[in-house]
Amino acid sequence: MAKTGIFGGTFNPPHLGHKKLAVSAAEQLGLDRVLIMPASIPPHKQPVQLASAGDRAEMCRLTFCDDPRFEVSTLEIERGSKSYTVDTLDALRQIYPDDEFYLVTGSDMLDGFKKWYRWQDILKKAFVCTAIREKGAKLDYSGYTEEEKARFIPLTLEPTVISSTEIRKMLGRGEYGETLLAPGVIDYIKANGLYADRFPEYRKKVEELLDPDRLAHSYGVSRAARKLALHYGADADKAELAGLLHDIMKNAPKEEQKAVIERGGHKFTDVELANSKVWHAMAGEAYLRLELGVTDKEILSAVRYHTTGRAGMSLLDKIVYIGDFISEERDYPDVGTVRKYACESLEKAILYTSAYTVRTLAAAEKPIHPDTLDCYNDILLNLGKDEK
Ligand code: DGI
Ligand code: FE
Ligand code: FE
Repeated sequence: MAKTGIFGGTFNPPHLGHKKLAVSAAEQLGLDRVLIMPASIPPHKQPVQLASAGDRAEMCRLTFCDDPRFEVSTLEIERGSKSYTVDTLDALRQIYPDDEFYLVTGSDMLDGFKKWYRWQDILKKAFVCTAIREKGAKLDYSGYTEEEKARFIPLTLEPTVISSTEIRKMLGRGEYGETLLAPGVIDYIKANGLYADRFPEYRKKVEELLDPDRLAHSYGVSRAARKLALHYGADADKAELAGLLHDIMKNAPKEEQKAVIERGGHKFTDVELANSKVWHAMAGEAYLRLELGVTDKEILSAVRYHTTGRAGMSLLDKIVYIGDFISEERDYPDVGTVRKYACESLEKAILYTSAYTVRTLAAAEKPIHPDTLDCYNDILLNLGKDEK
């Protein structure tokens, strides 16, 4: 029977303290394999400096996978924001029907373990390996039955003096913690521009105006846009900023959205008046220009057209439009298809998503903004599919 350890964490970023702890647990428990399990982070718990789930998983690979016992599992990331350990254990049971499971964490799990969702079931499904504060010390089992006690295993783990929070602070100052992070992780953070708080003033504004879910979405789109920009050779900082700002008016009351659009000099058409879903994009552009003094035409355009698209979209328009569809917290059924297309060609992704938008709006007998139709036709014709 193989022994499989499960080492979960935020890993934002993973560091050498995590590695040391996992190696030590593997040795003390005689584990055959350790699954490194980056967690998905619910919107209201997201720190300002959060790397995307994909980036955290990749940094875990760079940190742990030089040791053949370690494997990165994206199970919880794929399941999305609500991941209970007990469900993870059930999912792992499907993959490893005969293994013994050992849950490993860095801190004393006994503190607060009874608050874990279905903790009794967790104890039935896995050994819970919990750190003791010093060698020879006993775990405090008060309140557990004999049967439950037998499922806890004490581990002597040196408490890590390194913390991801401290490392993020250093990275924010442009220090790379050469002795704290795996060399591959440092290169990865540099290449992808992770953990820099590049637009603190705009970030504060967005934090002030958006609810936690919308804020998490905005961070998600800013990260997706930065990635797309790096992939397609656009200005990564501009893409990140446009992504951060794209929904800035989404939580404002409709009347306020309408007012700022008019103040910005726009005359509503009848279709637009009947189409309040698209107002937040128009209002966003006007608000950025009038209230926040944004003058960058490319950013203003990307925000303005992020919902509808338009004919003749710029590279930045396309990046923000698609970033909005593939942001990591999006979980509509065919998001995987759009993510795949987005890596191959922005136009291919836009054709797919704009066709979907047109189809859904027409099916629900809702008005369709002319820019939405122009976007669809323009991309279709340019991809040479008009003869189809
Ligand atoms: O703001 P988000 O939710 O992140 O996404 P979004 O800006 O793409 O807005 C999506 C909503 O806008 C969705 O409910 C579909 C709607 N929408 C997009 N294009 C049109 C539209 N609604 C109408 N009525 N007409 C459009 O052309
Ligand atoms: Fe939007
Ligand atoms: Fe959005």
